Amino acid sequence: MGEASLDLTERFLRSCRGEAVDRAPVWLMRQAGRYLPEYRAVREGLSFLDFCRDVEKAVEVSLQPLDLVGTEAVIVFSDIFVPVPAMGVELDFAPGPVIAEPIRSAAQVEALRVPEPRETVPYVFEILRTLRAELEGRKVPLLGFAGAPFTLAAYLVEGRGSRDFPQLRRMMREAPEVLRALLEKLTALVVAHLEAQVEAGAHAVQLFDTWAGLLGPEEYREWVHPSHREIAAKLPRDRAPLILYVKGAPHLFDFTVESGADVVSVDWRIDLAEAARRAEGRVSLQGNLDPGLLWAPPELIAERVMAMRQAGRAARGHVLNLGHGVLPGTPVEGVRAFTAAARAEAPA
Ligand code: 1CP
Repeated sequence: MGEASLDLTERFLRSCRGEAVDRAPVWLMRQAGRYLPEYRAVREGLSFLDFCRDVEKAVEVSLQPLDLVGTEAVIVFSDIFVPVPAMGVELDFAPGPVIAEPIRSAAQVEALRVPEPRETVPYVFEILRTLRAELEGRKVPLLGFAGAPFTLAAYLVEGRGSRDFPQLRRMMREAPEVLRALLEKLTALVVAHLEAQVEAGAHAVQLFDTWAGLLGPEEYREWVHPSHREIAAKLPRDRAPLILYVKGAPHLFDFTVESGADVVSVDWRIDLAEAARRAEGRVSLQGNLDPGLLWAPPELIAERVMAMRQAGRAARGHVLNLGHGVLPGTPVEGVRAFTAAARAEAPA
């Protein structure tokens, strides 16, 4: 098979596995969301969790970025907190997750269930199955995802998003066994949730560890790295490659390369060429444009995307993306300039 005749799914999966491709594929984290007027129109009048449960609407907003902004993969519309209420945690979105009774004690952790997501959030898998059928003809890859145990625990302990997560860091020191028990339950949930997504048709899955970059290397080695390795080891990665994203983590890059993931998604705080060198062909890379660049003129966006494509060629495989999600208020034109430059004919 000639590399020039690759369909979008083959190009994506080959890039994840470090096999030869004609050019790097492109998608954007948080590509479905508030920056799109078409998303806001469908979202109107529903609570966020009800929206995530509405199969028809979730399918519609998952697909929107394909034609509206020219992305080359679809991520299922859901949230990292969707499987969590069934553990016995009351939460709401305002707009980020807010936990009614933050988890601070051994008794609270003890009381948490490890639910079977196929039973408690069956709609997630129905959305995936519907998307997979819709995308079959266009050969577009479908991504599933989960929040990593540390990031889920960060919100559960703190009660909501935070810059420094002081309650979480206090628990690490004052009640490490409580946090460890919480991470164990969350790890089991994440494995079950990702496995079920692969079974429902996800071609690849991404693990989001947005807050693990808060930690220094010693704490990361103890509190985060083992859960990534366990998740990677338990997933059927031959069926669906695993992408690991840790935000703000140039100092932890070597750990992520050793996580067992197929792809490491990096943000703009690390030089992509340097990341490629340090990866030494062990993983593919994803990223890493600063989402703030999408406010720049299209010529500058194109220039930066070309530089990113060039730097990515030193990696075993590269998936073009931002270094974090599309920011609210981002001009749709900037997103289109990004995908257009990513898809342009590769320079000889
Ligand atoms: O009102 C709205 O429309 C809600 C905004 C919103 C959206 C669009 C939330 C609440 N979640 C989502 C969808 C979502 N979240 C997706 C699927 C869409 C896509 O990627 O195209 C994904 C992958 C997520 C992942 C997510 N949720 C992460 C990890 C990635 C990241 O961006 O760092 C995290 C940390 C969350 C928690 C969360 N949920 C929602 C918000 C606003 C937040 C973060 C904010 C906070 O910390 O307060």
